[in-house]
Amino acid sequence: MHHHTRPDPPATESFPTDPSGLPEAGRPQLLELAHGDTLDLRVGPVAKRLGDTTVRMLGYNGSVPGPTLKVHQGSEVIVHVENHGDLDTTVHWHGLRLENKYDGVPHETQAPIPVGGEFTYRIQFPDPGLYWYHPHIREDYTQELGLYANLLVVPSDPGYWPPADRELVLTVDDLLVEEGRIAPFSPAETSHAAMGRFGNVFLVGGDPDLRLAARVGEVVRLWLTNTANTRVFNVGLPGARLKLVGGDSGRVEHEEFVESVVLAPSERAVVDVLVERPGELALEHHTPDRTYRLATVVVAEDGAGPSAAAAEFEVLRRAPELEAERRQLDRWLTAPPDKVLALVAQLDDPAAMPAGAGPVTYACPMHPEVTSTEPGRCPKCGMKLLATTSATMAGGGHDMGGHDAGGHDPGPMDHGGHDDHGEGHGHALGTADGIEWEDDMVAVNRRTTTATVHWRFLDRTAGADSPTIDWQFTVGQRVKIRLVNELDSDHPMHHPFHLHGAGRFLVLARDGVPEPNLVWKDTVLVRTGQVVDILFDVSNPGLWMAHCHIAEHMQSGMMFSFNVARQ
Ligand SMILES: [Cu+2]
Repeated sequence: MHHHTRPDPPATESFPTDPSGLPEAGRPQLLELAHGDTLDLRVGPVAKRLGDTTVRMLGYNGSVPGPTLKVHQGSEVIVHVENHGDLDTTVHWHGLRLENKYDGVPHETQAPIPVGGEFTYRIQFPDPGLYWYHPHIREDYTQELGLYANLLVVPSDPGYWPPADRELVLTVDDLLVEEGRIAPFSPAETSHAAMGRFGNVFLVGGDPDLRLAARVGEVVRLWLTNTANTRVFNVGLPGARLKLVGGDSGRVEHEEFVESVVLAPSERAVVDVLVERPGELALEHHTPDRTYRLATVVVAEDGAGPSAAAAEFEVLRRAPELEAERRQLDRWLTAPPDKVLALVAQLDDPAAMPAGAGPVTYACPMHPEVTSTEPGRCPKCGMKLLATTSATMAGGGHDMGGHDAGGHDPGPMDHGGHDDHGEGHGHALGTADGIEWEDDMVAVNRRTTTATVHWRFLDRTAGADSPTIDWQFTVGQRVKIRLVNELDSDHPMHHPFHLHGAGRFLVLARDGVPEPNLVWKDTVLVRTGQVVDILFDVSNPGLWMAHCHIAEHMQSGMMFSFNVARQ
């Protein structure tokens, strides 16, 4: 086990929050880079306007998000990074299969870049699709503050994607703003360690009120990346038809019409939209209980009629390379897993931490009506009951005041047919679909830190049942990994499981149900109580990380590293 991201010493007593005198954050640029080009990337503070408040954030090259990099499959570029941010940094190239020494993992693949320091990356792009970059030190702070940006790899095969008239590369994110400031962070430890830091301002492409333009008769391609610390998004565009064409790393096995797409932190989706009528369309985030407006698409009528791309919109194409994978998948579906990894939480009781006096009541932070005079677990959701104080309960429960950003439209809504994740798991929980869509324990969550919440991976591989994970793979190997999100945990919750660029994987099955539409992935959402089997195609040697992509969970120990040997 390598606990490299935790003990990085604090650079300061508190992080600065004053935006005065800082350059105003610009719009993210689109930078096309040719093979051999060098990009200078500068990390530094910016003054970011959010509606009528201005907050201090961090940007790559002065924007939030940073510049979108457009590169060509098979090329290589050099990125020279200068750190003028608040603390040590690295740049992790999320989803890319690259040389291990440029993976951006502090203390493992490189020394941290100190404030005032620099580092030069040389990165390759073997696979087409949508990727992104962000720091790998205190992501809970630096990613929340704006250090994230996309990287689009254009395929060598011009017919790889269906035709589109307009392409929009968009990050979706949420930011926690309180009293005109970004809610405070401690340089010494990560807060919100239980559920992660949910935000109350939604940012699309860094903008709380983004307006996009389109024309009637066009196909608009949305390249979507969830850059939030913890929030799962379910993105739709009511009134327009959506066609799912790609995921984390390239196109899907078969294109399909969808109502919306579920994106866990760090996941990507590529969605084509046929715009058929003039007016305004709302890009929305739908949970089972509410709808949030994320951005507006203004559709103009110019009388030109449907485009050539629109004429092909009805065609649902198939990807032959993934159909070939499908044909050899049966033996992997029936094979026993090579590795079994359990996802669990060990929670110290935050309310009981100070030596208390008098009788204690235990209650579920998710279900305040569930109380007990003894420690135990909530019968409704399985979460560990926490000792309560009046302060805990006053602030706990559904303290959602101020958490609406944009149009809140109660009423019936559909959320896309992504809930059919099998029977027998998760249905006894507070969230029937195994996703915590909101922070339902705001006060408790805020006080949980990396000192009191311990997210863990446990190796449950037969014969190797241990908290120490010692994975040794070889280039060229395929490995079946079973991810078990154990309900018998102090705080069962969903986790987006991410593997660094040692390879890429296919989801084989969720709760035993074979994955209906394959796509190469680097992150998979493992819902509460769910069992997900993946097939990891190992291609790159080195020391690589695996971790939960909820920033606060990784900071709280939900990570390990594994070795890949050369063939
Ligand atoms: Cu997690």
